[in-house]
Order: sequence, then C-alpha cells, then structure tokens
Amino acid sequence: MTYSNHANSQYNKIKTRNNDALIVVDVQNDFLPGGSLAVKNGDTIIDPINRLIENFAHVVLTQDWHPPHHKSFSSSHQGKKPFDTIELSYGKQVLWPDHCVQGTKGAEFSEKLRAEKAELIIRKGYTPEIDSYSGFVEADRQTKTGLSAYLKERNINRLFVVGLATDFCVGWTAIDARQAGFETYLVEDACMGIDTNGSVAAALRDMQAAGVGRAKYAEISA
Ligand code: VGL
Ligand code: ZN
Repeated sequence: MTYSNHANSQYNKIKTRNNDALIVVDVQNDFLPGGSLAVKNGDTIIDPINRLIENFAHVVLTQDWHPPHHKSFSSSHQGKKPFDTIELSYGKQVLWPDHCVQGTKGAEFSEKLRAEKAELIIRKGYTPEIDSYSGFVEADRQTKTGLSAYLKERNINRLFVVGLATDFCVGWTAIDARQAGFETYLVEDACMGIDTNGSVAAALRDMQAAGVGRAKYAEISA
C-alpha cells in the first residue's frame, strides 16, 4: 500500500525548497473591493497569500503598471466601453476600465499584503500600446520582462502562482512559467477571478493543458 502523491488526491503535503519561488500576481488596490477593476471577493485571498509568504524563501511580486491612456483602457477608444473587445496588432484585446495607472493609489499593493518580504517586483503593462497580463512576456508574445532570466540565474526551478486575477494575469503568468520550463503550480484558493464570458473555466482548462499543477494553500509548508 502506497500513499498517492497525485495532484488529485484529497490531501497533498508540499514542503517548500530553497529553489522554489512564490509569484504573487497583482494584489493591487484597483483589483480589490473599492478599486476600479475590483475582483469580487478579491480581498479574501490576502490572508492565504500572507501565510504562503511566510513559507517561501523567495517571493516575487508582479505589479500591473500602466501609463495614462494605455491601449488596454476602453477610455482610449472612441465608442468603446469596459469589457468590449477589439483587435490590436497582436490579436484580441479585452478593454478595461482605467486601472493601475503608474503612481496612483490604485496601482499600489494592498496595505494588508506582507509585501516587504518580496525580493523582486516585476512591473508590467508599461508599454503604451501593448498589454501584459503575464509576468513573463507581454501580449505581443515577444517582449520579455526579464523574470524568467532572473529566476534561472538564481537557480529557482519551481513556482507557485497566486493572486489576481485567475483568468487573466495569474493564468497567463502560470502558462508562461511552464513555457519557460518551470515546474508550476496554481494555488487555487489563493487566487480569485474576474470571470467575464466564462474566462475562469477557460483559464483553468488552458493551465491544465499547459501542465500547470494545482495545490491548496494549507498543503504548503516550510
Ligand atoms: C489584469 C485585466 C487587466 C489582472 C490586469 O491583473 O488580471 N486584468 N489588467
Ligand atoms: Zn492591466
């Protein structure tokens, strides 16, 4: 009789290692209740994330960081409203309310997040014409942020991805992490989705197809 270590078993125990990193995606005021692109119940994942932060030797934060009038804002396109979609040079783009504008309160990390332990903050979405959901590669699918090279130079090879929003920045970051060759887990109860047009189900499907594993925060300890 052996105990299953399969990802679908009831309860897994994951011990964090020195070559793991916790990637905390976009826990910023604009994505939290009261923010301009608030994720419903987004604040409920902050305590789980803080608990995870205690258990990782390496913590990286991503920060959505748009200039005013960014191309991903519906206000930059005449006659468009939030959640409409348009074609940009790199493909389909969902249009958003103005959010995470550089230097604003909405772009700051939640003051409840234990952000001080982070060793790196990767800002993304600062190119005026290109969005970047992923912490690794911009939406043109070519421009790199440098995150993969940073992690590899530090011999980090296993990533746990948490934060906001499951169906956009978390999902794309996790999939690109796999693409870059990292063993990658979504900590499913330490992230929350926007869910427009079935986007959470689609993101979970895409992550699974990319080989992203699933974990729960209580399974993970140092
Ligand atoms: C995000 C939409 C636009 C996210 C960022 O953090 O998931 N979503 N910009
Ligand atoms: Zn954004």
